[in-house]
Amino acid sequence: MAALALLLVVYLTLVNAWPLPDLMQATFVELQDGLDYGDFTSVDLVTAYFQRIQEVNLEGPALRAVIETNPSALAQAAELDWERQVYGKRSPLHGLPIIVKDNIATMASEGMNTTAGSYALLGSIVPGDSTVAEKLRRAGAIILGKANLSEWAHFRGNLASGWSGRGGQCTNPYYPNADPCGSSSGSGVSSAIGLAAGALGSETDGSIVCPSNQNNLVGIKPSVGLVSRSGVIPISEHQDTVGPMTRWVADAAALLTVIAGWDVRDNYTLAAPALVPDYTTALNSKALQGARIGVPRLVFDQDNYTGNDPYVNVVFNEAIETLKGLGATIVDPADLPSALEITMSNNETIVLDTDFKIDLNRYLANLVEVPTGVRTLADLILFNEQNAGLELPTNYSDQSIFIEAEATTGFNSSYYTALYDDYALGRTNGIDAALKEYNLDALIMPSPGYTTVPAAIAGYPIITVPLGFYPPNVTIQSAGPVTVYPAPGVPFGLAFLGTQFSEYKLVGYAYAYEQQTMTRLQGKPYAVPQTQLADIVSPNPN
Ligand SMILES: *[C@@H]1O[C@H](CO)[C@@H](O)[C@H](O)[C@H]1NC(C)=O
Ligand SMILES: *[C@@H]1O[C@H](CO)[C@@H](O)[C@H](O)[C@H]1NC(C)=O
Ligand SMILES: *[C@@H]1O[C@H](CO)[C@@H](O)[C@H](O)[C@H]1NC(C)=O
Ligand SMILES: *[C@@H]1O[C@H](CO)[C@@H](O)[C@H](O)[C@H]1NC(C)=O
Ligand SMILES: *[C@@H]1O[C@H](CO)[C@@H](O)[C@H](O)[C@H]1NC(C)=O
Ligand SMILES: *[C@@H]1O[C@H](CO)[C@@H](O)[C@H](O)[C@H]1NC(C)=O
Ligand SMILES: *[C@@H]1O[C@H](CO)[C@@H](O)[C@H](O)[C@H]1NC(C)=O
Ligand SMILES: CC(=O)N[C@H]1CO[C@H](CO)[C@@H](O)[C@@H]1O
Repeated sequence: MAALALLLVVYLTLVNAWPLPDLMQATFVELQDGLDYGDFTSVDLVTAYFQRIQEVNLEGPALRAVIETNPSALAQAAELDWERQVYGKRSPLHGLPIIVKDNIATMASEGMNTTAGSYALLGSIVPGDSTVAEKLRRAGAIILGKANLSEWAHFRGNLASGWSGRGGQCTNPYYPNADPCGSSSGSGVSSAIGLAAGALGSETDGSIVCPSNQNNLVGIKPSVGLVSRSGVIPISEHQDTVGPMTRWVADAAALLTVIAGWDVRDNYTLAAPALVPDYTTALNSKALQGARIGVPRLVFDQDNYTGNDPYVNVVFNEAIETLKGLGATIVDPADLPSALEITMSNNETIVLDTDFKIDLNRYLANLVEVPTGVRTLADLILFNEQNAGLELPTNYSDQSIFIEAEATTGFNSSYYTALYDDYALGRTNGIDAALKEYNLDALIMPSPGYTTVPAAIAGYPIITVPLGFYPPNVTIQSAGPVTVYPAPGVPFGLAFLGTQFSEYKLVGYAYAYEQQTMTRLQGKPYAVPQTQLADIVSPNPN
């Protein structure tokens, strides 16, 4: 067997027919190997991804996943190709094109805007790269473009997921006009169908987990404080976090390793463990052996709470059997004592509204230039009213959350009570209580529905991996003026949750489950870009 495999390797190398990776499914390691062997270059990769974006972004299925592409990307790729040849690669991300959400600042001199999808910030000049963008570059990654998103990370009003003034309505590649979820919608779609090697999103409550789960991806919502938010357009310093959205757990682990860590520009990172582990060393297909995993049913197992189609729980219960087969001990139920209180609490709204006004005003004040003159939340509300054709069009005209946040008056005793009640609900009386009571390593839930709240208010991590796809006869429902959800073939995920900074363990569990099931490969998007590396790479002269 091994001898046959070796012969095949020798043969394929000799005839120069080593298959190029399929950009729809390619792992970072496959892309990196191809770059190392000289099968293709980063310039080829950028060229291929640009063509794939062109095929599906505004043309064809018009998914509207990408807002801008990087005019400097090809030049950067050429430099990184040269550097690889002369000095070798900087990291497992060297030369890999990554798309980032449009609320993650990238230096203006490179030619891209950072706008959270809004015309209010078009042409504005950020002070420099966000810390995560800087870390990507230092690792040799290429920032290929900016992803569309639910405008202002879905904190403007009651709007359909995936819509922004600048980017229009992003839709899901797995069913025509299906909801991509949000707010990291374009990051999800881009990674899902290979418009880049991977993507970064951000989450305050659900914005990485939901679009990852709905686009057949792995998403990591890190603990607040593990990854710097410096240079990321904020909602709330207490809940915001930046994380990877990739096709495979291994890719997410590699990206997290690069973006995590201490940053003087975000003091929440000072509370994180000083040494960031290499999360790729957690990729162990036996990681679930002996793990104790709890099922907090009250958070999701009620259709009145999540609104989930009953089919989700059918598939979720099958996953429990898979986890048992992989050696996990399942404690079911393992409820959060606060589960029902959380559904009735208004504390999160108080914290987010108050934080948003303070944090956004600080972000806007620090911009080097803003051609629209928008320097405060109040200016922004007025800008939207005065530019209603761009920012408040029919069916996308709500800015009630902005108005609610503008009415807050800063930190006072009710704010602090709400903040500490949230920590109690999410942590001591929530996730940590269940972990302790049942002596657990982690919790699992289906990812769809309003399942992200406990970890959001706690600031705790979640990793979602592909779990299943809605069946052909699922009842299609409206999710916005043009979007539908659920719909046949639309993916959904399995979420692993844990205590603060337990990402390393969670990556291992998610990897073991992913490798056993390989669920992603069962997904059949209707929108598939056709360009592959073979269409780009010039034939080898040998
Ligand atoms: C983004 O900003 C740059 C200047 O920083 C500008 O040249 C470019 O045209 C802008 N992009 C779009 C799509 O407007
Ligand atoms: C970060 O600094 C601010 C003041 O600059 C302080 O109020 C806050 O408690 C600090 N947060 C952490 C997590 O250290
Ligand atoms: C949902 O239904 C269950 C069972 O009927 C009930 O116990 C629970 O309180 C309900 N939850 C909400 C948020 O209404
Ligand atoms: C905040 O949470 C606590 C604990 O559940 C609850 O008693 C309180 O009513 C909540 N406050 C608001 C404003 O919802
Ligand atoms: C705190 O401020 C909010 C508005 O931000 C207000 O609704 C609330 O009544 C205030 N609480 C106290 C105790 O003043
Ligand atoms: C869909 O089909 C399955 C079996 O093929 C059936 O069990 C289920 O009830 C159907 N669902 C709907 C909503 O019709
Ligand atoms: C607004 O949404 C409705 C459906 O909710 C749709 O019928 C209508 O065409 C939309 N209007 C515009 C201008 O998009
Ligand atoms: C990269 C890209 O295609 N960007 C487009 C995103 O959508 C807006 C609005 O339609 C276009 O103006 C951009 O060109």
